[in-house]
Amino acid sequence: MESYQLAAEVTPSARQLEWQKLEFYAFCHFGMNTFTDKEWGHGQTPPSLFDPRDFDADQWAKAIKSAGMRGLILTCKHHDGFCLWPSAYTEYSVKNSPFRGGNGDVVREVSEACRNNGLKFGVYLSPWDRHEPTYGQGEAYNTYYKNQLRELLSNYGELFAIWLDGACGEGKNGKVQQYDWQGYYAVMRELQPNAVIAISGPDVRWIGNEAGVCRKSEWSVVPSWLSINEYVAERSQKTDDRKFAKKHNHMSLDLGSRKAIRNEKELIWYPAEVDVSIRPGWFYHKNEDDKVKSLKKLFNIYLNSVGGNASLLLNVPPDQTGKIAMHDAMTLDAFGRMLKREFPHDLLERAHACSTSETDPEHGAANVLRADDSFWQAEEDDACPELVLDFGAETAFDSIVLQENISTGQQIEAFELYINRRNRWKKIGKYTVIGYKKICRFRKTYHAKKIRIAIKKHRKKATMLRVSAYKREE
Ligand code: FUL
Repeated sequence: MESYQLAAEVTPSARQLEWQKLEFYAFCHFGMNTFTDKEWGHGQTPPSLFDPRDFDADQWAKAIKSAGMRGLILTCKHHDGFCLWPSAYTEYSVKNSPFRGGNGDVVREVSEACRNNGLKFGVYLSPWDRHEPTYGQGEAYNTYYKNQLRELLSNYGELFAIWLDGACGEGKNGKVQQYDWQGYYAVMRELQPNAVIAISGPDVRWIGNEAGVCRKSEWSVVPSWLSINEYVAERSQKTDDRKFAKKHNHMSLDLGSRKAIRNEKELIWYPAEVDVSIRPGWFYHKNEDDKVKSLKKLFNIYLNSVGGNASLLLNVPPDQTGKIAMHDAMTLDAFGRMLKREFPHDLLERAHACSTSETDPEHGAANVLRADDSFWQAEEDDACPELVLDFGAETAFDSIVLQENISTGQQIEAFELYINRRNRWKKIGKYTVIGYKKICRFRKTYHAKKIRIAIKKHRKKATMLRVSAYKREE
């Protein structure tokens, strides 16, 4: 059997499927670096400096929610080792800071604010730790790390993601810690079986840069070696370089095409996540207040990530007061409104659908117009399956959104879009993969009665969960 045929059989786990549906969620880098104006702390700054006097997790959650995001991942411990919860295993935490008189717990307040505002909550716990004396001592640090995982994974409700950074700046002569990855994963699966383990883990793949740069064809089925931690670490940040994101904006472009996987024997479902900051840095820096990304830039990143079979993890760093700064909060709110204007309501809701083939009546073309789990599936021997969607009357639209039924794998390799006006078909675009979601945003508004989706190349069973069309509100 050819590798691409094997690839057609690879499907996501239930936790990967649930995670993929979130599409867009926030990263909050907050900690000692917020107060020292650093990106990478050395781990010796006294806890007395951690003093967010106006701390308001509810304001974070509301700002994040306003952008249309569905979750939040908090840096509970960054590389400097300072813990945002009162860990029993170290003195280097909020319990020795002035925050809430030493009785505060940032992780508790943020996780509760998320739940109160309908956001999912996830944790970032840096494996690399510059404060903890056992770091570099093998088993001793692994025990420390697992103990901290147990605290975070037991005491803050259900988590949707556990984010493991691949970064380490120890360098050649620094400490070397042999991480017990399998042991860490065992704790995670035991305590939070529904949470995805991201980046240095088996469930979610780092896109490969921190600049919001996406691949043209993003495959969720890729060679298994991409999930090896050493491979991820090799490509991650190794020095305290504030311009890492800017400089490191490249990546290997083809991971999953027939050609790329030709000689691969082991393939896995390993979907991509784009992590990028709304500002140049991951942590808040006052001198970047005027460098918050524009709506245009954010929308472009959104189209290429969420609209390109990846999820989007947008970092919004709270400031020293303990709030998301005004400019960032305003941008989030404006972005949320922009998304609603761009995709107001589905124009295909009352359309009529037909196709060149279907495997059985239960998988007919009409399923692509329904907002449920039903999907269309073409016959296996239909080499170029097509779907025709009839609006019923000439309709103006400027984007078409397609979704494969990824619970049965990722199949489509190339497709074209056509419109029909006065009984003539005209090609309006040529694309590659779809996967979970492909947003085709056109530069102009089209007026047509029908849309035709021609699948030019696919692996095994071409499917479509949903097709929708939108017209931007002026
Ligand atoms: C990197 C880290 O070194 C940065 O500080 C940041 O946390 C980013 C998300 O990952 O590898």
